[in-house]
Amino acid sequence: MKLWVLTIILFGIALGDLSDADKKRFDCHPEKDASQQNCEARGCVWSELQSSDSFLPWCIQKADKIGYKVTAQNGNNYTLMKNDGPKSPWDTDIQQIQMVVKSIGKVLNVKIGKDGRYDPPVDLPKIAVDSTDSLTLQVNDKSDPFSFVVQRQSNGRRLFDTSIGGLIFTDRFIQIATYLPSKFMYGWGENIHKQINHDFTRYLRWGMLARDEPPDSGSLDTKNLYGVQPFYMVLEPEGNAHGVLILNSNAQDVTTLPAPGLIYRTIGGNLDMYFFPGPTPEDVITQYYNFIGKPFLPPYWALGYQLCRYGYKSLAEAESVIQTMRNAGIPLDVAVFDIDYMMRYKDFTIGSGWENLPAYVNQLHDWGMRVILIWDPAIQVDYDTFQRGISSGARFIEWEKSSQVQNALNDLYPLTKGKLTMLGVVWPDRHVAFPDFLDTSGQTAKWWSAEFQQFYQQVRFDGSWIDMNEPSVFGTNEQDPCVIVFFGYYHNSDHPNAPPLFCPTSGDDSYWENAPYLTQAVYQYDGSALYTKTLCMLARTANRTQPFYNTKNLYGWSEAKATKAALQGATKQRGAVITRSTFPSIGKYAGHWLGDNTARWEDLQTSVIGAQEFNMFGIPYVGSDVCGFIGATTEELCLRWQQMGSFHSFFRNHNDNGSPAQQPTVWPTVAAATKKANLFRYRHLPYLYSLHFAASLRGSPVIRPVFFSFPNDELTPTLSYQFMWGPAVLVAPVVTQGSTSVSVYLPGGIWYSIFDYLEYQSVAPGKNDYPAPTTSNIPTFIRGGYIVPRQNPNVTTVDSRKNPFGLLVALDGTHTANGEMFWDDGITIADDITTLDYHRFQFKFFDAPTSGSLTIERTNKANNVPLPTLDEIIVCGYSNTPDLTAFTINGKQVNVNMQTSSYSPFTQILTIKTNNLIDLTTAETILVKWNAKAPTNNHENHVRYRFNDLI
Ligand code: MIG
Repeated sequence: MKLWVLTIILFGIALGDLSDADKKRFDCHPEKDASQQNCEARGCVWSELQSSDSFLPWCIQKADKIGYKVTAQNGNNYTLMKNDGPKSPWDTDIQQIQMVVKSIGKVLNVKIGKDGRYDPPVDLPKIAVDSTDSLTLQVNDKSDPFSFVVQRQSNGRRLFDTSIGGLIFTDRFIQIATYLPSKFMYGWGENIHKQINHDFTRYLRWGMLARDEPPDSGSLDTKNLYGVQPFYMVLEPEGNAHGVLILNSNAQDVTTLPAPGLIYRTIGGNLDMYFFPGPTPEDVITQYYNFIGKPFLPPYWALGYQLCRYGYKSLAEAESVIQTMRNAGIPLDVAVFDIDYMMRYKDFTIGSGWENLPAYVNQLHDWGMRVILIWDPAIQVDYDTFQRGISSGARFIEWEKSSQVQNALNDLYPLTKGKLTMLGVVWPDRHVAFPDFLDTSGQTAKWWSAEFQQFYQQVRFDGSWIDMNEPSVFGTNEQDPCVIVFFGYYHNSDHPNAPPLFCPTSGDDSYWENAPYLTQAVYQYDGSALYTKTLCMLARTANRTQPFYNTKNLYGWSEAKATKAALQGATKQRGAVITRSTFPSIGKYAGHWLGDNTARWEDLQTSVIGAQEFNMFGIPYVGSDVCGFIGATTEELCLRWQQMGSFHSFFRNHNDNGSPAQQPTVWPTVAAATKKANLFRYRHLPYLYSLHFAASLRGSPVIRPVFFSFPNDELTPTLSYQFMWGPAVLVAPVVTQGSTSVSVYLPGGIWYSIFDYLEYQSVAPGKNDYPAPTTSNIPTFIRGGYIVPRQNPNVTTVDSRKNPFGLLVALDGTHTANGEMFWDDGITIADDITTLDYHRFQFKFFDAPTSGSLTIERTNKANNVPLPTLDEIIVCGYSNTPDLTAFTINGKQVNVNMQTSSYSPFTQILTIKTNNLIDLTTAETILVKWNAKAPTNNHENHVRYRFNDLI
């Protein structure tokens, strides 16, 4: 209490005490050293206000006066003229712009901009998915400044309301702001969020500019990371949800206002905004997925466990690690090789000490394993890959004109001498050029594919990991400090000091570099610029039609698109691409890992959030570097991370080159926990794969925040560290050191444990502690009403796919449950998933007083996909007494193995287990039925039994 009073005295006003006006201050001086003088020089207002919030701006825009007037309207096209209010503090206001409103099905598109300005060429399918609700737009065209409101039709809730003011449109600074209908906002990326919901208790500004930047989860950090995701979802007070995409690829940032509200700023392009009506959170995401393009279906093997590290000295070292994993019987599907395998980090080469890679890859294939290799985009300019690129007409990113070229670099190499090629430095020993993957002639993608094909003749890789594609460039505009200390990229022992790229910082050539507003991506750091760690903003891309200033955020997107095609062209199989940099709609081509995290508990925690966010962003094939990339992990952290990661679609243990080994076999406890967790995962892969299949076919998320299933529960919107695996399974990982139990919140309804503790028994909803010793799996539950398809696990997916299926049935209050399973060969290219040869089964279970029944309906039939038999049915919450001697399949009596089957009225677990029980190929509808009678025991007894057991 005393401390609290002291804090108020020291720091002034706490945020709750702010006036309404002070909860929506528009920062006019985001750079350092704001003063009354430089603030007023910008036409802004200096208003000091002591506050506990160090981000609260003192230099503020007169937002309520700033904006445009509607001067003409032609249908849904509004002509907007700059009003007489204050001018933009940055760059020159464009006097006339247009606002065009469109409905695409139930998706509302409001585009504010001007013809000829840049729109990202991401070619969205814009499939309009229906909604039970609609959005309406109201334009306040008489007001000055004009504003508009997007409203929910069903209840009039204002979802987006620009009457907060501040609309600015200049060449290199654009701003739009809105009130928000609640403080429960999710998304925007790529940033580290320490809570799943945004924080509206203070002012925060989040950078969005693709950058080679390790996430820092140690403290609050608004840094921009590898990709850009201008998409958010808001959960409204009534439990409805809506989503908003702003399709813009320039450097940008978003500020959250305590109002609550937000300010979106970008430094180019247009404001192309799409509103998704929901009304459930899952509807929002389904609408979003369909609109931007549903995610690629990973091959089945890519859901297996993956092992990697950076810094293997030779293939032999990697081989021996993989051998220890095999010896330990830990399910492992994929060996991933980092840049170590290359000859001095040149793509499409194999280095010394790695000569046996091709043979070893064949060996791994014989074991049923798969191989993912890394590729960096930058190509050293003095070897055959680059030579072939030049001669085949591939494009590389260039300087704008010859007067800008760093001849001292370009002249070093015959292939770049006298050319406009922009050279930089990355891992290879000599200078590199950057393929222009936005090249619309197709030549660059063709050359990339040809290189993949040629390399595939040498080594039979199965997947492609694309790194450094922000793109990352070392040492741009850094002077060699000429001292033998590590500074920037200089004096890295694994790297000669090749002179780096220098971008013009003054004069006409610096128009883009010196944009008047540089976004949080730059303001975040001292001495940083837009070019920091990357290419110059004036570089020409997309066949020289666009400055890199507009397209930087699309580099990873364009590389992923080309790489998926190249990989499939070479392997003729589905394959998997993993990309570091992302942009909306990249999920069609690739998955994502959450980058260079640190081996800390905080990083394990934020990984739980990151995977939920990327599922919202349309990239469900996502996961973190398990056990932590940077720094030495610990036995306990690695164990807990293995357990948590075993629920992420992309599940890879990865380590940096300076840290001690961290494969699970380093510690017997971690090996044991990993084996156990992986066996659980492999048992449930038919479910995880079906979730991905549904994501690719219909557009549903795989991992979801808990509030997706329970939007009206007041405890779910802030639940960050529990998540749902599809609609049926809830996972509550251990994410703190020293914990041997987890406080789990199970929203109202019927739940059953599916981990060690009380396995398959019902557990009470609400907040309860569950034991989670390191020797047990992490708390995992199934929701009543769902059926999850399973399969006996093995050490690779090739082997597990041959094992019999099982069903895990969780009954709800109406004694029923439903589920589905998709099954195909798992490897055929699936660009149009509807043409895949696949089975779909729908399951319905009913526990009636006189009979139990399971209906299996095959709603899609594959012609050529083998199906193991369904040998096990485990039912949770079965309340009647079954008579398994009267067991029929489509009316025919079948013998059930009574030795392996059982029922307990106390636990209400029914297990039916018999070899070759159900042949799924026999009929389109299979009705499995048995007799039952109502329970004879006292119901209260087993309720008390369960209750006691919980304590
Ligand atoms: O500059 O390829 O994020 O996963 O191990 C570092 C080496 C380059 C960064 C990736 C990381 C990878 C590492 N790479």
